Amino acid sequence: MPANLPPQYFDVEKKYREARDLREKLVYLQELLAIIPKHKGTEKLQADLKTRMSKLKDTISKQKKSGGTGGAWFQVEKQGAGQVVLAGLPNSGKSALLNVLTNAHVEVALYPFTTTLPQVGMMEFEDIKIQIVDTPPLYDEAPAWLFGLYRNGDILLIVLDAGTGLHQDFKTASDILNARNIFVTGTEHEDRKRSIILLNKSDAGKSDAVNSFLTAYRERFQIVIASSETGAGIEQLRREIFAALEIIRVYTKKIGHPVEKRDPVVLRQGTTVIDAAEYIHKDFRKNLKFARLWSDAGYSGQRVEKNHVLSDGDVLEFHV
Ligand SMILES: Nc1nc2c(ncn2[C@@H]2O[C@H](COP(=O)(O)OP(=O)(O)OP(=O)(O)O)[C@@H](O)[C@H]2O)c(=O)[nH]1
Ligand SMILES: [Mg+2]
Repeated sequence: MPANLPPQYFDVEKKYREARDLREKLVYLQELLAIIPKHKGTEKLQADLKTRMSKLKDTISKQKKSGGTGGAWFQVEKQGAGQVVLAGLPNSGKSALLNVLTNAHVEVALYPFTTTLPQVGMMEFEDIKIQIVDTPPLYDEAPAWLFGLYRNGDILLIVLDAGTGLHQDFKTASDILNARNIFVTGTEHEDRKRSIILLNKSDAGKSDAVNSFLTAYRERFQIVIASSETGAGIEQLRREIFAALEIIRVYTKKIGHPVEKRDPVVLRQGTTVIDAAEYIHKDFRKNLKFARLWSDAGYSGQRVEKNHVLSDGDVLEFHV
């Protein structure tokens, strides 16, 4: 056992050992992996955890096939260009938001603890679809699978009610997440969960409280102010979600055909021509000679080399 593991490692390991449900065990293994400091001295332990996780996943999927999965457990398979998981205290307006952002029609109610299961909708953003997952409320005794959902999402959308104490609610939510070793961040960070903060119910919010929250957190987080009730800020929220996913849309055209921006492939920011080519057709990595590019940044069919980094909206013509 390498030295210098933080104390919470041992707390989670204990929960891992005590958990009876394999899916709960898996959540704790993921948590352990998130906690371990990433350096040479822990490489073996990290590898060991990954092996245990993959074995456990195998066992779970075998159990599922044989119909014996034990107690209730929920996870949501990813679909579309990215998965955004809503996280928020009871009654913060998560379900109303899902309904506004997507084609879903889930129950919204005046009282807390309305949502008991994950609910999914697809949000259209220009020519792609992004998956939004509404969840039961975040509270101390929330089930372990809820934290599994948070951990697996590409980004967390933290929904705060602008009509109540924003600072206190954010602290309460962060404390519960931190207790499960989920630490939120506004920028890319290896051991933290990429998050956007939504100040929801802006129609009911007090501007002093909103401004004071912005002053405290806007350096560290993407913060959007919106209302599902009036629709204010919802378009901006869609754009911020797209930006936080750090994805690009790349289109292809055939040689001799006009440029048509339809059916993009969705790739990570930083993807190069050769990686895009391989993603589209695995033989392209070997056979690609070069590509021609059309882009908003001024390319109109110029030749680009394999290591050229692509941007959102680029159109490629492959020459093999
Ligand atoms: N004024 C105002 N009320 C809202 C807004 N969004 C939601 N609400 C109200 O807030 C209450 C709770 O909304 P829900 O969407 O059910 O909240 P939730 O976070 O899903 O609640 P749980 O599932 O219990 O965690 C309902 O009465 C909604 O009508 C908003 O933007 N403005
Ligand atoms: Mg709800």
